[in-house]
Amino acid sequence: MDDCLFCKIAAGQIPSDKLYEDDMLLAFRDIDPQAPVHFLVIPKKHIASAAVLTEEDGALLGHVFAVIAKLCRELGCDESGYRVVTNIGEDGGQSVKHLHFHVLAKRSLAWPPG
Ligand code: DGP
Repeated sequence: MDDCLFCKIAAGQIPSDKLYEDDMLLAFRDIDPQAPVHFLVIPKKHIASAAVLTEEDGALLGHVFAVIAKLCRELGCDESGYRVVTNIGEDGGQSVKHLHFHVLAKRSLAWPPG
């Protein structure tokens, strides 16, 4: 999508601190980290949010969570734990309208969130 920040990052038109990339996904560090480890995982194809996912996206989602688990092992936060969040819409706090999963780790995360 022409006017989408994360499509531009996925296409390499805007630089990012990449942790992982393949044909389907990109993982990169969040520009405004909220924890010592804070990265985003995005599909390369434009999907506006998790609200428009369908059954056909099941393989994509399985891959997202497998990549998150692999990166968390590599970053040394698999045993201490981590949080995966996807914000949807205005009340959900979604500022970039391209599906992304935040992964936060290496500090104790409060619940409920603010
Ligand atoms: P959300 O509020 O859930 O839509 O999260 C969007 C996140 O994207 C937010 O934590 C900041 C991050 N972000 C925004 N612009 C950029 C950028 O240009 N580069 C990187 N690495 N992260 C960005």
